Amino acid sequence: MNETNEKNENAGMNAATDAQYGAEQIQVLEGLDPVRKRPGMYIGSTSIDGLHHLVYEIVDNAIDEALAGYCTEIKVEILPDNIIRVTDNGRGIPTGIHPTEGISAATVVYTVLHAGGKFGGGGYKVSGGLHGVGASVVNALSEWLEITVKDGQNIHFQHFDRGEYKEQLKVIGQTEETGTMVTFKADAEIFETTVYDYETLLKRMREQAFLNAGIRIVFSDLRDEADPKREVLHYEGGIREFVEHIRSVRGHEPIGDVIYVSGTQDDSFAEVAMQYNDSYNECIMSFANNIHTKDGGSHETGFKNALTKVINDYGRRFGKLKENEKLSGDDVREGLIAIISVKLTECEFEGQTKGRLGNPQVRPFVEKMLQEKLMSYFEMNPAVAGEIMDKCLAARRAREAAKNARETARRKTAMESASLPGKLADCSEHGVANTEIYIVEGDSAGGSAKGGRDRRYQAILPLWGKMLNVEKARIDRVYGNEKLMPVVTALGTGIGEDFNLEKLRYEKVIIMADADVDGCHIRTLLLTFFFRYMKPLIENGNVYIAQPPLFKVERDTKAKKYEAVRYAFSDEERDRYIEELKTSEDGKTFKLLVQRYKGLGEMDSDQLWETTMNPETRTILRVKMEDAIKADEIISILMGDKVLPRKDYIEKYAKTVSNLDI
Ligand code: 1YM
Repeated sequence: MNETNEKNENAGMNAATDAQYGAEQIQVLEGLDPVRKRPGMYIGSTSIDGLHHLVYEIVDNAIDEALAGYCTEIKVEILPDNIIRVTDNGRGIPTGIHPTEGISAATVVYTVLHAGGKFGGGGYKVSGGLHGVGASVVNALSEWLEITVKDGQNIHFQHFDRGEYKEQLKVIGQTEETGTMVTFKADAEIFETTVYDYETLLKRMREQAFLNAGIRIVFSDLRDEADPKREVLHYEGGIREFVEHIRSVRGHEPIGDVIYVSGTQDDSFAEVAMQYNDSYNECIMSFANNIHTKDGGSHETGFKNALTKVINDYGRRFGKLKENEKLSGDDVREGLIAIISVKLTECEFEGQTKGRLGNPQVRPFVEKMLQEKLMSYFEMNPAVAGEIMDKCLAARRAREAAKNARETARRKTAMESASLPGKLADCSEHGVANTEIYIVEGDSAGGSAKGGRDRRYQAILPLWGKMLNVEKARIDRVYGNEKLMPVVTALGTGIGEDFNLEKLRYEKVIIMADADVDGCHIRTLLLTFFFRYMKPLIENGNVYIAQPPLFKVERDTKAKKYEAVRYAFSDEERDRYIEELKTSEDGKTFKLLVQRYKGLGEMDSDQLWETTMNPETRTILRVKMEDAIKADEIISILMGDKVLPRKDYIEKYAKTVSNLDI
């Protein structure tokens, strides 16, 4: 058993010694109206992310019960009609009558905002950022919700419609078992979509199973009767297995074992699992109370500081580094996968999206713990330490080569007086606001784009030459690459450490490529490049994908009155337009011309403007990086040099693979 479980069992003991606790200590604050009025305030948004949040809230309560030591299994099911059912075999939510509210505690938990008496300190309140308000929020945002509680004697049941109930919690049978089952259907009046994404939920359930070693989550999707899915998520190794999982999905070869260290200080617990591999990427994920801190924070800073220090100290002590040599943070993190998980009594989340852990005292705690334990690991495992040192030294040499290449490139640009690429057709407007650059594959498409654009604010950069697969190359080879350098110069931002978003010369960077396999390839390559060397560009939402149509549907008529053209972006849309255009309002039927565009080059300038470039009529997709880790993973799988994971991935997502990158 690891220290997480020990600690949490203590938390459970506190609750157990206070038998009536559940029914008495719930703070009562307010009803559910505000939740339905402003759902975004409670679950972030009403998009699919908000929808998934409902599931996380209920599952979090079951996880808390498991961490308290009373529950061994959590079942999460997506039932037909996108109904969610979560079942645990814990104590069951308390059913006793609440002293001030005069109704059952379970009813209070599900109908009163901020009802969460169980979180008044003592042990970690590990899950969720909502401090136990989750259940009532889910209830308020569900078309209906039902709770079934087994307390070892009775089976209690209550039904709610949009958070309201007509009947109190009532006994509907007898049982010797204990546990809680919650079933709900998200309210279509609230959410943009009520269709759950299996992969997203699976990923989250798996993550929670890794972060809470020993917990068993059985996740199933029973929506398609012909194709039921079921996964048992149970990892005795916890975050060690998380690291192993990330590495094998990406298909990297390990360097050394997974290193695991953990420690406690006062009421805080921290654990780190890490392993090097043969890739050049760094994948560090941190969590605070099981919540992913995607922007890092004090725990991550503590980890990074300690890692750099220990490797430098070790290198110096054992003669791998000369006195005047120093490995940088980037050097020691190249090819590293690491998970940092801390559990605290109270987390402070900071930043615009609350993705960064504040809690200043956590940095020195993690730093000191890691420094001591990592150093003793290296001392006891000199072979692994040696391999890691060699890897870091290789990274340092590559970084030096890159620096030289960069300086050469800088000198060269200075000499060429920072001239823009010859093929760039720049826009005439001088400011950045509202300007766009289209990056277009192929000279013929480039030609149409130049002819069709609004030259005041639209610039065109045709691409030529051989593309570099940036996944397989370090930064030194990017400088001087004939295909990528014009992009870098045109955007004006520089790359890597030199990147400066303020120097971006256009507001929108639009990748325009064909809808076919080659187009997909160039898109993915460019996105990989942006992801690795211009990440803030994606984070800031400046990168877009143009959507050229696949079909043109047109009436074959000379009569002006009946002329009509539609552009379709899918087979379904094409069929819809065919239906729509084949007869006119006055009943005249037409022969239709349906043209399939094989490439952008087939469209003339006017068509390209009308369908793909005119801001009034076009569709462009903004490239989001809500989950940089996911993009990184896909890019590694699709672009890396291991064939097997790529094959697995493509087989699994064969149908959607063309949309991967957006
Ligand atoms: C499928 C979702 O909610 N399980 C669950 C919730 C609670 C308990 C047990 C529980 C907690 C405590 C004592 C305690 C909750 N209880 C409350 C409150 N599964 C699910 N299982 N007894 C039972 O923390 O002391 C809120 S959630 F507030 F009523 F105690």
